[in-house]
Amino acid sequence: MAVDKSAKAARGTVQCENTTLHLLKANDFVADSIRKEMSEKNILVINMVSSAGSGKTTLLQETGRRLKDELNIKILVGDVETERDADRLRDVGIDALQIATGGICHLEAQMIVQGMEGLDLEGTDVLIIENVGNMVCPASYDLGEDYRVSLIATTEGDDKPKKYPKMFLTSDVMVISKADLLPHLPFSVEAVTNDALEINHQLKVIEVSSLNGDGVDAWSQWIKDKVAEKKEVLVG
Ligand SMILES: Nc1nc2c(ncn2[C@@H]2O[C@H](COP(=O)(O)OP(=O)(O)O)[C@@H](O)[C@H]2O)c(=O)[nH]1
Ligand SMILES: [Mg+2]
Repeated sequence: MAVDKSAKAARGTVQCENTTLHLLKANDFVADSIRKEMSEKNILVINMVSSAGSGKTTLLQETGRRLKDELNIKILVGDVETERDADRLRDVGIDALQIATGGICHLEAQMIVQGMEGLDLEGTDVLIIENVGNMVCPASYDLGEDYRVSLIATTEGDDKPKKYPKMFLTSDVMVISKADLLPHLPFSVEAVTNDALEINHQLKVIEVSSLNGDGVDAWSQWIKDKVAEKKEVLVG
């Protein structure tokens, strides 16, 4: 039989098994204990996931500038190395603690437990976790958060939700970041939104630019609303 050797011939995909399921069970156990403790302490927890460079720290700096006089905000920020992001957040007056994972591509619940021990959580309204930058591993690790927020930058291309569905499937909000660059890029907000909603029809979509400030008030308002809702649940 003749074999089609042209570059375009479909060759099939090597589909790999996920062999980390037992590790994830242990992580989920710790995550549940964080969720319980933070509910008792009346603290909202948000886990921010995205690829490296999509604008998480810059958005958190802008969020901090807007909300620090209204809300008591703490941030745990994960990176493989350096304390640079925590420094950037402290520069705008936010109490931030760096978690250096030493090579691990995601934060795990046990790292959050250690991070919480290093923060003074008394009176805190919201603990925001900036995860290590990549679209794959962080999606699998529950950190005990109330809400997961994924960022997708206009510079990354609008094909990412279908390529990395778990991140969008497990998120509550999708922030389209660097919206100021839209006039210069072949990025369709409509296409990325449709693809993401097909994966998770409950996703809330917010478009922001941390550079010119567009959408940052709407994003900040979402955080304030969720802090208020969490306190209401406890009162009621
Ligand atoms: N044009 C533009 N650049 C941005 C925006 N937000 C962040 N950046 C730039 O993107 C780069 C990565 O941002 P950073 O916040 O460090 O991303 P992180 O790795 O996700 O925390 C930096 O050079 C930022 O100045 C934005 O809204 N518009
Ligand atoms: Mg960062």
